[in-house]
Amino acid sequence: MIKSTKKVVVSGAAGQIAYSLLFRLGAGALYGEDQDISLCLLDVPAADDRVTGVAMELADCAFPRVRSIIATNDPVVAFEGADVIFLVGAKPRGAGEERSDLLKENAKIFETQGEALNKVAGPDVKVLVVGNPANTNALVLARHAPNVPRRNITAMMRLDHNRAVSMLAGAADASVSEVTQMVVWGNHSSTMVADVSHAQIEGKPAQAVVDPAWLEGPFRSSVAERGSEIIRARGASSAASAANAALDHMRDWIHGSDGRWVTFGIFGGETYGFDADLVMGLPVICKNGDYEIVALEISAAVRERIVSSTNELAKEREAVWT
Ligand code: NAX
Repeated sequence: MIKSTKKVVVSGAAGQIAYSLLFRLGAGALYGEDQDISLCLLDVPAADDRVTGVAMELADCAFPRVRSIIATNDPVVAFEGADVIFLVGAKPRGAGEERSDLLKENAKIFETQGEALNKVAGPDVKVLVVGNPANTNALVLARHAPNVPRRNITAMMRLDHNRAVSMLAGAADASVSEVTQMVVWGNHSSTMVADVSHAQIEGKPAQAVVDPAWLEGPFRSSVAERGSEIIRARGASSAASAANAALDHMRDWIHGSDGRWVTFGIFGGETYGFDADLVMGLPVICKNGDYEIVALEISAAVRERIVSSTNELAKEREAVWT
């Protein structure tokens, strides 16, 4: 059977995350080797030359499954007929700028993109917001795209999830595939809650395998501070690992997570008694092109930490709405 070409959109196409993401998409990392894709590169006019260069390199890879490469500055053109949209492009914090300025500047971008999505996107489109502040940008996007089901709009918490899994595996000298039931709750920020209370390593509770004092102390702070640590070491923010996490997120969503829990930034906090109008990290299982929130018991201590993170999200929401 001939499968119709899938349209995959990447915004921030001239940026460093896209420079990894686009080439892995071209190589078939999302849909595999028997599915044609059309790549759509969205960025601002100031980045036109760089996007042209990236498009030339993509063409030079001669990827067998890439049927077309389109570059545009117009989100309406980009989103029309899209199957999958990675919203990576965002405005970084400028010198002397406050976090609230960053929130407002980015809200404008995601407002415009939400309106475009609302106008042309199909009901099955899958959207992943990577650009920071990712959770609140996804909220803004959803508010401006009421025609798109809210569950189709997600924010990236997978890099935090992958970091936590990798650190646990390292501490236990186990393979990452043997680390299961990890959850990262809340905001993609330093308030995120990397929760090991359900985590298992090689089928045993993480607390029984790894020193609980390490789990309570260095592990928690290392997951939350990993991004800053990478900036200090590399002189630039995480790019290839962020692209990899974006692919993991979307691949699981499309093809299923095989019963494994993964963390999605989504609406749905009300399942746990949190504010329903926030996009927060929650545990999900992906199946049949969709996902289900995993229902768990949360201890009072973990809940208290999650509430600090959702309070931060509520403040971000307030900042973009005033
Ligand atoms: P870069 O600064 O390299 O690239 C950003 C690109 O976005 C630029 O090409 C810029 O022209 C473009 N852009 C700006 N406004 C746009 C708009 N309105 N429409 C389309 N494109 C637009 O950043 P990069 O390192 O690629 O990071 C991109 C975003 O990912 C940043 O906001 C970053 O903070 C965020 N991250 C999010 C992570 C997560 O886990 N959610 C982790 C990695 C990363 O820090």
